[in-house]
Order: sequence, then structure tokens, then C-alpha cells
Amino acid sequence: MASLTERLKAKAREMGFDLVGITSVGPAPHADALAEWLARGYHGEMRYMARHVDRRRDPRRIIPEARSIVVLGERYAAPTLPTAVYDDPSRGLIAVYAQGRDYHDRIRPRLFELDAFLRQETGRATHARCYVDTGPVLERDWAMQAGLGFIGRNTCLIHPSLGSWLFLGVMLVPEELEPDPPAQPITLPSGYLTWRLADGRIGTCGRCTRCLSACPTGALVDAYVLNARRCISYLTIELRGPIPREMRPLLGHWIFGCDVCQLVCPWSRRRVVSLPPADDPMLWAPSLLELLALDEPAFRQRFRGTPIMRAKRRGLLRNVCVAIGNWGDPIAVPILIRALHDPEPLIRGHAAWALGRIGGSAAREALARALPAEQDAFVREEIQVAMEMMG
Ligand code: B12
Ligand code: SF4
Ligand code: SF4
Repeated sequence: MASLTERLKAKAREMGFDLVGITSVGPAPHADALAEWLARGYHGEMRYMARHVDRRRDPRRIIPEARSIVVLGERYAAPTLPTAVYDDPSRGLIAVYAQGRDYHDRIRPRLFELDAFLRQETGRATHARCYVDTGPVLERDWAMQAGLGFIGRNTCLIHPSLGSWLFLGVMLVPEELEPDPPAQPITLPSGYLTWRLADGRIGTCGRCTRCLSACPTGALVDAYVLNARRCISYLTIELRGPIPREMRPLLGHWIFGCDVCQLVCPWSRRRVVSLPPADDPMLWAPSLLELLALDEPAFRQRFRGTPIMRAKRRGLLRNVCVAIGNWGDPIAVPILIRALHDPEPLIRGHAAWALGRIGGSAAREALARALPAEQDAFVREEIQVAMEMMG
């Protein structure tokens, strides 16, 4: 008869998870890296990262009776967009993970279902803790400890056959399950840090540093260290307020998340999995002008159930204004002038910036007309700066 651990893993695979591994609970192996990251302020305004650090360092602080950590990985459809789309500045780029139904809604219920299976097998009455990016757990650290993959210099967890196009989920359970061997450093003649995973596969960054040089904003300040305050993913999703002015030109036309450090990675670039695209791919590289025209109901209708709802209309349209400013085509001026009167100050302010970048007499006149009527201090400043930018 298969052991409980084997039955659990078989069940996880049957449920569609691509990777499953187990590790014993204890202090997170790289908890000190988190402390250093927080001390440098690299979390920016993600205050939830600075809360409950003791729990993130050791999951037994979350649930003392936890004995094992079950880590699940699920691949998502990797880029299906034609290369020309990535080069078309009139279209907004949305990170692949956000193209489709929200992964929290898709994965978390299946973790609960997996826990129900465990409870049925063991007769346990209590519930396990199940997280998909939803709790104080260092998911990548535990995934590596459960032997699922290795952490690359871009800080992503990479599996040699699937690349880094993976969602992670974690369950803290009281059962003493059989742990998998963690990703083990091995010594090769090359001398580069190389890992043997639980499934026997080998992974390494070798001498590659492509992600570090390709990052458009210099967010990867060193190998394995990401300063979120500079990361497009943070600036377009997590940051609630204005995008710092000096960062805006670096965002290009990314409007929700960023995939650059994965797209250039040799492990991920070649691992375009043949999952059917969630929808018409062009839906996920929308026209910037079309997006800026979305009112609240249209925004909700278009993005309901997707991770994009996290940014809300005001966050997404803030990003769209920045992308339009970077595109720089005067065709956008009339719609930006309309956005100068949007009810949301965040959108008005970024529309002013985009008008300043594009320039021209129509843009200048619209800014000059908007200034006297503008009540919001942030927007007033953006209008003034935009007018200065136009000389
Ligand atoms: C905060 C956060 C962000 C922040 C900060 C990212 C970061 N690198 O820290 C922002 C908003 C920028 C972000 C962006 C993205 N995120 Co995010 N994010 C998180 C979150 C909530 C916490 C991450 C964290 O703890 N950061 C703190 C730093 C210190 O940790 P870390 O960089 O992961 O580093 C750890 C290890 O690398 C290790 N370590 C440190 N140094 C070294 C050195 C060596 C040699 C080794 C081996 C290990 C090691 O120690 C650290 C602490 O454990 C997790 C979910 C979770 N609860 O874990 C998702 C998560 C990491 N994100 C995820 C995704 C998909 C993304 C994006 C790809 C989305 C996108 N396309 O825009 C980008 C990727 C950007 C990138 N290169 O990381 C996935 C990652 C899946 C994967 N394959 O790795 C996660 C796990 C969510 C999930 N459940 O699927 N994210
Ligand atoms: S997600 Fe984009 S901005 Fe962030 S580290 Fe990777 S390449 Fe840089
Ligand atoms: S791009 Fe190169 S250095 Fe960066 S994670 Fe991939 S293999 Fe490692």
C-alpha cells in the first residue's frame, strides 16, 4: 500500500498540479535575506511584507502544530503573443501570469480540496493553512527546500523543464510526511553554483547574467536581490499612489506586471508550454487608447475575475497614461485631454505628464486651461512640471 505521502502526491497530480514536494517545517533557510531586504527598504510600500516577519521566518509561528510543508507548483501558459506585439508601443503589455482568471481563485480552492483529502485519510478534524501568495510564507524559499526548483539570479523559482512560468501554493499541515530532498548544491568542474533537484534534474544560472542586464529599471540590484521600489511589477500593481516621475520613462509600455527578466532567461525562454491560450491573445495586449477610454463599469466588465482588478481602474489607467507618454504619439493628445478631467486625481496627474512628454500646442493649451480649475495639489504640480517639460 502506498504511503500517505505518496497518496497525497498522487492526488495533487490528479488535481492538475505540475509539481508537488514536501519539506519539514522549521526556520526558512534564507530568512536572513528577507531581513536584509526589509532593512534596505526594498519592499517599498508593501507594508504587509514587513508585518509578521517572525511568522515568515518560521511557519511554526503561524501554526505551532505544523510539521510539514506541502509545496505545489502550477505552470501557466507562457507567452503566446507574437513578438511584434512586444515591439508595438501603442499596445499595453500585461504580464502573462495576469492574462486570465485570477490564480488565487483557481488554486486556493484546490489546496483546500487537497487538505480535505488529507483529513479524510487521517481523520484529522482541524484544517491546514493554505496559501497562494496570501500569507506570511516565503513561498520560493520553501519551494526550493521541497526540491521543486532552484532560485535564479532574477529571484524566480525555476524548474529546468518548465522554466519560471509557475504559480506556487503552500500548505502547512500537522502530519509528519516524508520530506523530499531539498535542492542540493553540487560541485561541477565549472565551479558555478549548480543545483540537483528532488526529481534528479540539474539547474544553474552558470555564468549567465541576462536578467540583470535586461531589467529595464535596474531593479535587480545584484544577483538574487530585487529592489521592488524599482520593479515594474511593483510600480504597476502594488504601488497605490503616483509612479515616481524618474521611473516613468523606464516602464516602456508595460501596464500590469513585467516579464522581462523571465523572457530573457534561457530556462524560461525555451519553455513555452503548449497550454491553450486563455483567450484571444490580442485581448491581453490591448490598445492603450481603448483602455484609457474605459469608465468604471466598462473596466469592471472587461477585467472582472482577473488579477488586474487589484490595480483598480485608477491604477491601471495611471499606468496606461505612462505608457502613452512613452509611446509619444500625438494621436493620443485628444484622449489624454479628456483624461485631464477624469474624476480620479491619480489619472489626471499622469495624463498631464503624458501630455508634457508628447508636447505640441494642443497639449500645452489644454494644460494651461486645466491648471486654474484644478484643486488637487498633486495634479497641479504634475501640470506645472508637464508645462516645464514642454519648455
Ligand atoms: C512581494 C512579492 C513580489 C514583489 C517583490 C518580488 C521579490 N523578488 O521579492 C514584486 C511586486 C516586485 C513581485 C513581482 C513578481 N512576482 Co511576486 N511575490 C511576492 C511575494 C508576495 C513575496 C516575495 C518575497 O518574499 N520577497 C522577499 C524577498 C527577500 O524574497 P525573494 O526575492 O523571494 O528571495 C528569497 C529567496 O530567493 C532566497 N534567497 C535570497 N538570496 C538567495 C541566494 C541564493 C543563492 C539562493 C539559492 C536563495 C536566495 O531568500 C529569499 C527569502 O526567502 C510572493 C508570494 C510569497 N508569499 O512568497 C510572490 C511571488 C514570489 N511572485 C510571483 C510572481 C509570479 C511574480 C512576477 C513574475 C509577476 C509579474 N510577471 O509581474 C514578478 C517577478 C519579479 C521577480 N523577478 O521577482 C510568484 C513567483 C513564482 C516563481 N516561479 O518564482 C510568487 C511565489 C507568487 C505565487 N504564489 O505564485 N512579487
Ligand atoms: S519584473 Fe521587470 S522590472 Fe521587475 S526585476 Fe524583472 S525585469 Fe526588472
Ligand atoms: S537569465 Fe540567466 S542569470 Fe537570470 S535567472 Fe535566468 S539563467 Fe539565471
